Amino acid sequence: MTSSEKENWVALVILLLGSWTLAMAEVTYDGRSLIIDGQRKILFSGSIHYPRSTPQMWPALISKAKEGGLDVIQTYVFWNLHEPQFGQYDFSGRYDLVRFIKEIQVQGLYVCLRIGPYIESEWTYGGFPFWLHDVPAIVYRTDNQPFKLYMQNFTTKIVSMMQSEGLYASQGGPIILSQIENEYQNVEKAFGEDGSRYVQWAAEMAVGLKTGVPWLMCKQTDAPDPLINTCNGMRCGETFTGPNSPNKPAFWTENWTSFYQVYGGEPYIRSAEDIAFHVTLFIARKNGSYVNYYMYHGGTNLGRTSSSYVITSYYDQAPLDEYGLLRQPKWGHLKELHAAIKSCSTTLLEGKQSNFSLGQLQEGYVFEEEGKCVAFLVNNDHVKMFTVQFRNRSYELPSKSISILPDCQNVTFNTATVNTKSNRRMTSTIQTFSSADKWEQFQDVIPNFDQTTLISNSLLEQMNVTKDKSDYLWYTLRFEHNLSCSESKLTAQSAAHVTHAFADGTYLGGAHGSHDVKSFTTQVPLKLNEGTNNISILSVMVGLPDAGAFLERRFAGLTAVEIQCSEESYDLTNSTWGYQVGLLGEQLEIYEEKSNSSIQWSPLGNTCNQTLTWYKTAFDSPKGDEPVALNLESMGKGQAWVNGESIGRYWISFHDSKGQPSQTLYHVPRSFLKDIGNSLVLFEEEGGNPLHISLDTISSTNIS
Ligand SMILES: *[C@@H]1O[C@H](CO)[C@@H](O)[C@H](O)[C@H]1NC(C)=O
Ligand SMILES: *[C@@H]1O[C@H](CO)[C@@H](O)[C@H](O)[C@H]1NC(C)=O
Ligand SMILES: *[C@@H]1O[C@H](CO)[C@@H](O)[C@H](O)[C@H]1NC(C)=O
Ligand SMILES: *[C@@H]1O[C@H](CO)[C@@H](O)[C@H](O)[C@H]1NC(C)=O
Ligand SMILES: *[C@@H]1O[C@H](CO)[C@@H](O)[C@H](O)[C@H]1NC(C)=O
Ligand SMILES: *[C@@H]1O[C@H](CO)[C@@H](O)[C@H](O)[C@H]1NC(C)=O
Ligand SMILES: *[C@@H]1O[C@H](CO)[C@@H](O)[C@H](O)[C@H]1NC(C)=O
Ligand SMILES: *[C@@H]1O[C@H](CO)[C@@H](O)[C@H](O)[C@H]1NC(C)=O
Ligand SMILES: *[C@@H]1O[C@H](CO)[C@@H](O)[C@H](O)[C@H]1NC(C)=O
Ligand SMILES: *[C@@H]1O[C@H](CO)[C@@H](O)[C@H](O)[C@H]1NC(C)=O
Ligand SMILES: *[C@@H]1O[C@H](CO)[C@@H](O)[C@H](O)[C@H]1NC(C)=O
Ligand SMILES: CC(=O)N[C@H]1CO[C@H](CO)[C@@H](O)[C@@H]1O
Repeated sequence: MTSSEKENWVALVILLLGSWTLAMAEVTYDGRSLIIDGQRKILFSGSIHYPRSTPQMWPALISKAKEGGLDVIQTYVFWNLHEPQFGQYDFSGRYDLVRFIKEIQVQGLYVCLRIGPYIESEWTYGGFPFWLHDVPAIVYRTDNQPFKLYMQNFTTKIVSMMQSEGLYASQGGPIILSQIENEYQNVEKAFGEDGSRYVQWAAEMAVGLKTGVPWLMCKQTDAPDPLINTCNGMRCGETFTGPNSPNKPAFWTENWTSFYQVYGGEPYIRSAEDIAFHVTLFIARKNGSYVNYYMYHGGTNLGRTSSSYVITSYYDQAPLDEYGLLRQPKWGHLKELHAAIKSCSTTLLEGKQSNFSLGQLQEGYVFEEEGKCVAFLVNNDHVKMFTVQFRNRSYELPSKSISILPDCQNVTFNTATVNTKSNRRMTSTIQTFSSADKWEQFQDVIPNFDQTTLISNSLLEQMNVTKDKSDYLWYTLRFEHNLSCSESKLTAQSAAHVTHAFADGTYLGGAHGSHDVKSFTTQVPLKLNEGTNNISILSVMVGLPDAGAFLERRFAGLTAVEIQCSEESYDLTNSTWGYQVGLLGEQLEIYEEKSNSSIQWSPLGNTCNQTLTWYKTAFDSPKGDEPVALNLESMGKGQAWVNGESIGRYWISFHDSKGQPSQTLYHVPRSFLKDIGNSLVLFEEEGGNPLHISLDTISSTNIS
């Protein structure tokens, strides 16, 4: 290096260091709020989970969140995506956490990083990689040496990654908060003393990572110092018992904008007015200074990522819908609320709060400092509007509403008065798939006992056999019978989610459980042959469980099988069973664009009640950039792939109490598509008609 080169080099380093030092922010807190660079803040935050959308969608989602008045984007970290095998990491594509955080930074927002690494989140296995299950003597989420080792290993990995990218606010990055564990209080009692020791350990472990920004424990009343305990729920303005120390602020980390939906369930619609009421109450009554919308954008549970029975579309009712479109009036009403609060945030943060009664069900909150004054007038009456007197003026308060008076005089916002126009989502059918000659099919194979290699004299637990490599596990049996018996039936009890029973390659029937009914019985008539009968039962899971204590001990799969012939009954529970993990089509990766060329696809045959059938066709991408979805209403249950990318499980045949499927439209992210010749592959379990599928674009239109 010449000396002038050296000077340039030194100058560059100084320049870089300079800008780095300038951007570094100290993040602390006190009893009122988070303090960033010496300034107290009221922060509006929204959950957007990076793997539930695509990198191509992230910039627009984040900018719509910013325009909606958010300051912070909150996300979980998804351990099972990032470490599918111990020590093998994946941070590519949708899993590119660093890219997601940098995109948020570019747009000038903060990040709350909820590492967990247990996350629940209606995500398969609560975010745990399944290999944890096979760690000897492991007990998850308690004072258990093996578990703590792996938890610390992954948490450290993520924190180091963030640190090496300079992403903590203490380094000039956008991350102002991180979370360890998740709603642990729900399970703590089950672990007794070990539970409390674990909370202490987790807190110390996290703090020891020296991120330079505060850590949270949500729904953990006794979160050890200096961790902040926070509230999750629908009504934290009513339910939160408060910070566990006068030096900690009141944070609401999950204010549910809707609720997740399960197959067989109906959407949970939470109105814009109701959300606005509870957010405002939390700020007024609980001195709340951080509110996170769970979810602000839910997105799509692509692949097999949803937990038991949870539908593929996630929190579609959030302010940004599944496709990232504004859901009005929710988005606009909350934007106005954020602006009203921001217009007086200094007074809220620096002022002294007092409260007073305005009627039997009416109350007021005032924040005052140096001649400045903010008032909240609350009408808790769910039915009647009410006129209150406040400082010699009268105010009409609609039922169940709060008026915000940033100057203690003029109402700039009332939670029940919606000025934003509603919109409605529209679907336009771009293409149908009704010509049979455009389809091919492949019949999956029903294995017989003789074709299986894993044999056991009992019914094995499903997850331990499949290792979650597939939703499907075949239980096969050779049943020798001496008499022919016309009045016979097969009964199978299951702790998985769906059962399909076959005898000698013929479908006998099936049954399924539901999110709330964990165990169910399949009973189907069966014609027994004299001699050998090949019984094959397909046990299906629709996602692994995601919650509760002792997740590692959860049992799924068949629990008892019996054949009845006239008066005789044969208990087959402890017979010799042969097992096959997954389907032939899965082994062949038939859904891959460049799948094994030896696969013999056939022309489309009878489309009625064809079980275990793969269907394949091709289509061109709809023009423009509107979101794309497949309408799968004519199908039964299965999974769909576009260009080898799974767009999730579908389950049309499971109807809700009104007789409707829980989800018929399945999002195909634009970035999965090429202009022409996209491959579409479906695996249909129980029978459906692919000729009535359509490809739709999604848009929204104002309703006046
Ligand atoms: C995790 O464990 C592996 C294997 O023991 C080790 O190589 C690695 O350094 C650990 N990572 C962290 C971040 O502790
Ligand atoms: C809110 O802050 C005021 C001080 O400004 C305090 O007197 C009051 O108890 C706090 N309310 C709650 C619910 O923490
Ligand atoms: C003020 O709030 C406190 C705490 O919620 C409550 O106990 C008290 O009754 C309120 N005072 C009035 C006058 O409403
Ligand atoms: C309200 O009016 C009364 C009587 O006119 C007056 O004495 C009082 O100061 C007024 N209060 C406020 C807050 O303006
Ligand atoms: C509040 O309303 C009064 C009259 O109603 C008006 O004179 C005043 O300018 C308003 N203040 C603000 C901040 O808009
Ligand atoms: C899981 O399967 C292995 C054999 O693959 C067996 O040794 C182990 O006992 C099983 N564990 C459970 C919990 O069933
Ligand atoms: C069928 O007959 C054979 C020979 O009589 C006997 O050993 C076997 O137990 C019988 N099987 C059943 C299922 O009844
Ligand atoms: C049962 O399976 C065996 C082995 O695949 C096969 O040879 C036999 O024909 C099957 N029996 C019937 C009745 O289908
Ligand atoms: C099957 O075997 C297990 C373990 O040996 C035993 O506990 C159970 O009672 C048996 N079930 C039946 C139906 O025979
Ligand atoms: C393709 O499938 C055939 C038959 O199942 C198999 O023998 C062959 O190894 C496969 N080839 C590849 C490249 O996977
Ligand atoms: C298809 O299956 C359903 C339910 O098992 C049955 O009701 C229906 O008749 C079947 N349709 C045809 C065409 O086989
Ligand atoms: C804490 C809280 O408000 N929990 C509520 C969250 O929403 C569910 C579903 O509506 C309610 O059942 C809970 O009470």
